[in-house]
Amino acid sequence: MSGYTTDRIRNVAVVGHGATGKTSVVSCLLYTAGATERLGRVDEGHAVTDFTEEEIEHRRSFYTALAYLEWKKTKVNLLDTPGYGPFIFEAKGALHVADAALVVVDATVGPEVITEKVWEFARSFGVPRAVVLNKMDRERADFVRALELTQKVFGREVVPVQVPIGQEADFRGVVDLIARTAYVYEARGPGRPQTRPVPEDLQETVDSWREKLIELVAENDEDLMNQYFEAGDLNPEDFLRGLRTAFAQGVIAPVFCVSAELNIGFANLLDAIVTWFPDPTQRGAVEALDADGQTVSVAVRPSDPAALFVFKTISDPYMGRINVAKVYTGTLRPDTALVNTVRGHEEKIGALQVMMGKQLKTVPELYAGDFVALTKLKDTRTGDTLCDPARRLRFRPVDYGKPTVFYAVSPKGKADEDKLSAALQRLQDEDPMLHIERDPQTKELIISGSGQLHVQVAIERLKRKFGVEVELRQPKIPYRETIKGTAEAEGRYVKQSGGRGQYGVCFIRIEPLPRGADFEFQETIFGGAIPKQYIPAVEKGIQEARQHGVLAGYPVVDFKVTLFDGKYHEVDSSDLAFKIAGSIAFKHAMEKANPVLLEPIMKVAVYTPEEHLGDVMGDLNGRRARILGIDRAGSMQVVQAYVPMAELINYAAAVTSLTGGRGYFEMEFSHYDEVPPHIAQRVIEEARRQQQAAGEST
Ligand SMILES: Nc1nc2c(ncn2[C@@H]2O[C@H](COP(=O)(O)OP(=O)(O)O)[C@@H](O)[C@H]2O)c(=O)[nH]1
Ligand SMILES: [Mg+2]
Repeated sequence: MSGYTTDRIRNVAVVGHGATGKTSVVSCLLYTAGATERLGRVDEGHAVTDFTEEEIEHRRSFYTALAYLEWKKTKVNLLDTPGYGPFIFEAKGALHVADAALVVVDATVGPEVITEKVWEFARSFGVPRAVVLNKMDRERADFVRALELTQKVFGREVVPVQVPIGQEADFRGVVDLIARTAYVYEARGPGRPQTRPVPEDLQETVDSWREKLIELVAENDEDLMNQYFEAGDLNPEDFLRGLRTAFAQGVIAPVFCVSAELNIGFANLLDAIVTWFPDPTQRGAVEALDADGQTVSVAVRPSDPAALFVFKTISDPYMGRINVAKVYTGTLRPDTALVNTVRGHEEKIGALQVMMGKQLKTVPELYAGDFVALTKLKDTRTGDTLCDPARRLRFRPVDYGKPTVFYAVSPKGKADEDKLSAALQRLQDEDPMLHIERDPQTKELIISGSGQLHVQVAIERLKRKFGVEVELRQPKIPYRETIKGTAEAEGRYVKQSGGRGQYGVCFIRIEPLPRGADFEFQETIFGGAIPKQYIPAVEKGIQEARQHGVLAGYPVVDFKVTLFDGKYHEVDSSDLAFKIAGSIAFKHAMEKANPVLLEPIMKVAVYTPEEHLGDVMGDLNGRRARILGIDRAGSMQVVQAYVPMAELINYAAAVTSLTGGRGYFEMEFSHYDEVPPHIAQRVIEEARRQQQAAGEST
């Protein structure tokens, strides 16, 4: 296999709702093109692009996988993506580097929840969309109905470029509207069709759809419009040229009909991909930052210095990290020195490899537009740019959004404990939506992701790949305490019976500070009531004591301490005595200063279809939300609200069920606020109970 020049490369992301047949479609494309010797079936665990143990066991895709084929001397890179809500970010990452999307739709169902989401990702990235109506062989497969449903959701731009010959059990092939030719396939055959004249009974359908297609294509190009008016048709060359432009610009979303079960329709799809799908240069320039931090547009050009964007990292227990990158510019040869401009160090590129499912194959060179898999790099991951030092660029990483589910993770056994942090790090390397962090207050290790299933699969992978077993719990809420009133108190630590004594007495005043101010210390000691040298010890004692408030042992924040008087003893006073006096004074003062509990409040944006807005609002009210506003965001309503963190446990699942899977939410920490008294009471009792239990067990 020699290098494919940029114009001979097509990068196609296969996206869509779960179980519509994306992985099966990829298998058929590979098999039809002769890239695999047999048709790899998902149900038998042999699909090229579902190869991890988790995927084979669950019989579904969780990660984006790459494969490639050659068709008419053109290389087609395929990115097979998952179609399940919590893994949708993988499809987003794939669309970011693809030049066209095949949106697979089940011909018996029409577009579904995820179809809409991936469509919107593709549209926002400027990636043209083609619809693949799959499962044309299934009972209740209905071309006209599926087409109408798709047009209803995505508009008039959805237009067939072929019509099916037969459907359900009779599905045998397609009529290509451009060539006006019928292609008939052998069911479960090698995928190479026989050409026939258009069947008599389809003539009318073909004519009417062909006319619609020509109208849409011609509308986009004045010359074509004139030709169409004069001749009543387009010559095939101009038709294809017009189609190519209209598709690349997203003016039309062409519809194809296939059956992955019967391996029917894929030769036609491949023909379309290589003849009129955009090559990598047509996607348009991508944005990057240059060495001075200025935004520049980078055109895909093989003659420029090399620049690669890493869009996927795989952590392999044997091979280490595999970084998969799109070569945006330049021509890559083995053994090249590049710089990682994000991390600021040099990386030596050894062998150039391409990915066929789990297999890596070495190639001699790669041109701009192609994908490369790199092993043995020092320190490079998803989102990084590697480039020729002659032109330092940084591509904008994909915004995957923030995690929405959180768990506290702890090792099952001692052996797991030792390996845990290294294994979690590697897991995080290959999954841009998985975050691992230690909560500074609760000291818990928190793992967060885009959904319960996402975290669960990550944990399975942790066990399989790295042999580490963990337990997940609800994370503790990092409550805090503060005071609402002002109080004065004495702290007295005096021990003077025999030997060297202890003597420290201090008087402090505490008063509330605004939210977020944390802590201030001030002293107004007059006439040396406490010698200067002991004052820091008093402050230290208070600082230590405020780590565990008097209500429930949570850190105390947002208050000011004034040390205004005290007593000392020439011989018996010490730092230690004043430190203890400080902490005693603080405890007494806090008890008298109307202490209250604070809880973290998240700022939440919930996206929901209008018809579920009422349910979402009702549910939010039950979660003590403070609604800030409701706006329109595209076809969705977005509710902005402040919601206590304690009320958001399992919220991701709630949003999914409240909105029929179409809604989603984003959240970030906003501020701390007082817990209402009746709820505070429960939290305090629970915390005291736990402290007691912990105390008894030691
Ligand atoms: N009848 C029929 N079943 C199909 C077809 N394509 C896929 N399937 C089945 O649909 C299920 C999901 O397929 P898969 O390729 O894993 O879907 P994905 O989740 O979109 O990747 C599997 O059981 C496939 O065998 C098709 O064209 N016809
Ligand atoms: Mg799949």
